[in-house]
Amino acid sequence: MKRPNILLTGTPGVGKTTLGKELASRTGMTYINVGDMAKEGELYEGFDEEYDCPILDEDRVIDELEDKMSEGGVIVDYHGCDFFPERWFHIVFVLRTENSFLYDRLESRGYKGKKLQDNIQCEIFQTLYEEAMLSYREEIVHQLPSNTPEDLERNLDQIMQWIEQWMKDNN
Ligand code: DAT
Repeated sequence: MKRPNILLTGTPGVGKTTLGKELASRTGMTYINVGDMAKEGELYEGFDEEYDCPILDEDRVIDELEDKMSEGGVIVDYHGCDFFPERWFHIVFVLRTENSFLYDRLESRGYKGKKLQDNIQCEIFQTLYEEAMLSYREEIVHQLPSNTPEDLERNLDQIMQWIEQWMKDNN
């Protein structure tokens, strides 16, 4: 049975990991957190002093994922999306969170000062949504509200329905 590949993207803190892991456990698909994968494999090429984070070695990330992606059934979670091959994904979800919720989530994660402000701005200016719209066909890019546990449940239901339909259409 062929299964689709799904990209979950959005500003840090919008709920990609929460949604991705739950979706994987309900569907049996494979969840991949690109940030964790990079950390484990040290897939970095330097450190960004301004943004206080390591710089991802995008080519090595792509090489590591290529075989899995060609099999299908993968849920990829990352706060960036313009460097993945467009052909990898059958659908792209950009999670969106209102400022007040996002602020609290990032603060409780220990973000403060410039890092906190930069991430809030990233959400206000819908940076990831625009990146996704420029990187993938507009028809496959969808925004999902991710403010409350009810949003999470609704998103899970909708994505599972989409997967079911995709499997019917493609098998
Ligand atoms: P991300 O992977 O995008 O950085 P996360 O899944 O780690 O985000 O979630 C950040 C925090 O927000 C975490 O404490 C769980 C919470 N959260 C995620 N989705 C939520 C939702 N729909 N409603 C309420 N809280 C949510």
